[in-house]
Amino acid sequence: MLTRRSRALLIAFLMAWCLALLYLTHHTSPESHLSDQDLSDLEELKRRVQLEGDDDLLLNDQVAQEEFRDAQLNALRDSYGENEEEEQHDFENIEHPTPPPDAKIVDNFDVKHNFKVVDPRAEWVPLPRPSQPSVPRIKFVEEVGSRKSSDPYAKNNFNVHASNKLPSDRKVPDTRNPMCRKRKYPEDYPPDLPSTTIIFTFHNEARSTLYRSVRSVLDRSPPELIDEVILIDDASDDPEQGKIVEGMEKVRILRNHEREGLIRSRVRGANAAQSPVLTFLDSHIECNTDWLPPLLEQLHKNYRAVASPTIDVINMDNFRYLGSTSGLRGGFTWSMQFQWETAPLKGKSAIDPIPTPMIAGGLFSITKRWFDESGQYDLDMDVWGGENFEISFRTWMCGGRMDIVPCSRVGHVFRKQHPYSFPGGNGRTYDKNTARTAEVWMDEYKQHFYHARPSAKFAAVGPLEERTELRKRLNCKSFGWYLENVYPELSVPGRDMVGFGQIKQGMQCIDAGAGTLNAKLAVQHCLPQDSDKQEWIFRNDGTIKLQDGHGTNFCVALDKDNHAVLHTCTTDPPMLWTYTESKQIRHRETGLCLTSSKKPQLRAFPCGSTSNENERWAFTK
Ligand code: UD2
Ligand code: MN
Repeated sequence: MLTRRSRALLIAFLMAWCLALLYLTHHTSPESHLSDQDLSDLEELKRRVQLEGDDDLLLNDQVAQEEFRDAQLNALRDSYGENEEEEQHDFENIEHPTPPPDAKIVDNFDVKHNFKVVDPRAEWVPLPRPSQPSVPRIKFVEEVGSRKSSDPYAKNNFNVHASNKLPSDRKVPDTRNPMCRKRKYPEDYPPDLPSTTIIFTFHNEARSTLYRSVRSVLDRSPPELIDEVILIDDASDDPEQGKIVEGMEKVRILRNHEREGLIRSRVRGANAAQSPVLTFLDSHIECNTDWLPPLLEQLHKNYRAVASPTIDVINMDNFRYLGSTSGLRGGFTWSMQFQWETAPLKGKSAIDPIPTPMIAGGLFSITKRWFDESGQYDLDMDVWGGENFEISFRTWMCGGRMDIVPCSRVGHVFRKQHPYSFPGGNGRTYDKNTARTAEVWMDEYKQHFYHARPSAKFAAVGPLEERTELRKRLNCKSFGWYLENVYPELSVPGRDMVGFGQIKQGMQCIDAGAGTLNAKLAVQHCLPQDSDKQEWIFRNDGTIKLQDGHGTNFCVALDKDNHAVLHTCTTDPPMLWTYTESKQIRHRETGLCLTSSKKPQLRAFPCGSTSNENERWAFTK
């Protein structure tokens, strides 16, 4: 039996021990070096992001997931069709297409001499390149002439005030799978990893995001692996826009006096680079811890490999850094819309590189040798868009490969609209760039593209000989080979599916509602093509799958009240449907037909019990 005094002593001792433990855990935690701002960001991130069994950061919180989806979807789709006014405008002009401006020679950058390094050390803006590191650093970057009261979205379509408020070297949470952290550079990597030149192209990029992008490269990469950081200022309105990064170590800036678009600008950067590896990045990114060695390792294994990091999300409204779902790869629809999808699991580890049929386009490493050998980019593509399709088809079909590397993470600000103009209209530019890709690379399958994107039929594609000759010279395989071997999961119209696109009744469409598991479907006014809630594939196996571009795997099923709902796709009887001769969608198990008679609800009733019109559905594609 303890006396009262010794009990009190024991309690006091235990309390002191707990306090000491608490102090120690707090002060030795990996987060202890973070500022208050970072800590509150991190807490917020933890609140929003649930730690899963394998400790991987996943976006399971619905708000975060929606945010992520919104960001990824809206930013990675071409904005063609998003802006009805613009689409209308382009459409009216289709009869009289204005020819794209001729390629011009800008300074000594001759776009026709694409395979020659014209003058690798040429500087368009003569800036000093000090050998000293750029300290002291600029902690907070302001826009020139920006006022606190002005609309923070006006220039960049993201909240530039939120970016300005963050330190230029802010910490970001390490979003990698913990298994990645066990591999240390240099010990656990090949001793002769190739070094790289980083290439950023930008047009009117905000100074704070531009600066932070470069800073994150310099701060989070082993210095011996970075030879140079080349920025191509693609004729920003203010010729001094890039001055903010002037004098940073290893930085060189080239300026286009005329707008070339990101595709020709990247080639210009590549031609000026002298490293064995080129690494392309967008100008509003933040590299995460140890992002570079895992990319270079891929190229070290195979000089024909293209390696893309896993792209995290920097929220465009508050600049919070969010870890994105792992295990995704890039795919696309026949209208040439890039989309994320779940990579088929082939029994590999969660940190193995994921072969991807397509890259998002902006962030990747490639050897200079393979970039040049395989035809760089198609220089007749303008401004933005389509080049990721071209380089992906070309790489796979001509003997290379593409992977998304889970242990390399880079955050990117996804936006909803382009902040810049498209000389010639963005619908037309996207049509031209994708039609050039289809003409050169897609063989007989291009008909499915034109069917899904009819406006591309009218695109002024320009000369194609150089690219078709390239394909011959490299002895590339067919598009059929690509589909069979690289992307067998892509359903081919007429072969694997009953129909795809929107499922329509006049101006009303079947809509995925919340788009989440068990969400009730609805009959809604049709949205512009390629929306994430109204695109479906009715497959030959009888399943109707939502094509939302976010890597979900939801199919149409019936709940107990015969409401149409989203379930995880299987080929179990409750998920199987038949598209009848009279255009009904009949549930095989119950024999009921989908009807709009209770709209906006989408429900199933005995076939023929409601008016024919309410039961008749058409596919747009
Ligand atoms: C995605 C890619 C982007 C590119 C594009 C398709 C990611 C994260 N981003 O769109 O890199 O492949 O798909 O073309 O995968 N820019 C110029 N000149 C121009 C227009 C843009 O230099 O005329 C710059 C721009 O400042 C930015 C980069 O090119 O740094 C990409 O443009 P974006 O951010 O508008 O493209 P994004 O992310 O929507
Ligand atoms: Mn971008």
